[in-house]
Amino acid sequence: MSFTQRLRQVQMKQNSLLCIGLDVDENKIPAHLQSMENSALEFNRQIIEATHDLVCAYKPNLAFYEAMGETGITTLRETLKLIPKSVLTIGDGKRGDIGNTAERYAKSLFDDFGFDSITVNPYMGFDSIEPFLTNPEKGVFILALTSNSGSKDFQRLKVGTKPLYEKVVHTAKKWNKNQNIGLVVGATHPKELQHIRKIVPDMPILIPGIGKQGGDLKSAIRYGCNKHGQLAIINVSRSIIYASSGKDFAVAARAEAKKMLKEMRLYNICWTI
Ligand code: OMP
Repeated sequence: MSFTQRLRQVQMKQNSLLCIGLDVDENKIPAHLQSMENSALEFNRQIIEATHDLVCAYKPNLAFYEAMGETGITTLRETLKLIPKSVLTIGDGKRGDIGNTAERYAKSLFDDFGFDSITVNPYMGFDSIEPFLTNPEKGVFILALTSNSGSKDFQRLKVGTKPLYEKVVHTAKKWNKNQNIGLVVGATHPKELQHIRKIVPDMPILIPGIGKQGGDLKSAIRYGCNKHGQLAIINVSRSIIYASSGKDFAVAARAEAKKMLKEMRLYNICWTI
């Protein structure tokens, strides 16, 4: 089964387009956990226990784990073991390097860590992405138009008459022979998201930027979903996992995730399940 088919199934079964970003920051872990041997792992354990029935995916951003040194790598491995198999994982490392290096990255992220999907930066072209594409079951999210203000520096530059990000979208569509490519489009660009969804009616789109970055959930759902109300993956990290800094952080995370899920279902006019 291709990654895209699997995503469809998981979203249907979980009845959710929500992805929680497990961006665990040592400085934001609630005080009552700080004395524990591995407070980051305990934090993730409680967040996953409290929310796993509400999500289609979890997205650990590798930066937060690498920043903790060896403990961080152990935390990431142990966190992945805690995520139920019914839910997808996205290893957010935004990789992109020459072919033989990319092949090593693919081995590390897919075979060693065991992520279901990863994020890549397309700046270095096809040979930097190809090693990630060979297994149809493993998903590859290509950065198209990112949520940050710097996205205008290169991604919006005109190549001929069209912006560079649009070229990325068309090229990713051509590369998608194994039905395992998705795009990353920030919720902070709703108009462009709508345009991109028209170009790729059936590709997964990972949509970060809701919450702290100010993206609008309603337009992310309306413009990001395909015609069946699927294949948009709405990522939310800080607004959910740090909804409270107290002992009730996991309960508060669940409440925030539930609130967002309710809104998503309300906005998703195509929701058929
Ligand atoms: P919050 O702003 O806390 O919800 O976190 C957003 C997460 O999505 C972080 O892990 C970012 O690295 C990631 N992200 C973006 O914020 N913008 C993008 O354009 C792409 C990503 C990503 O690839 O996930």
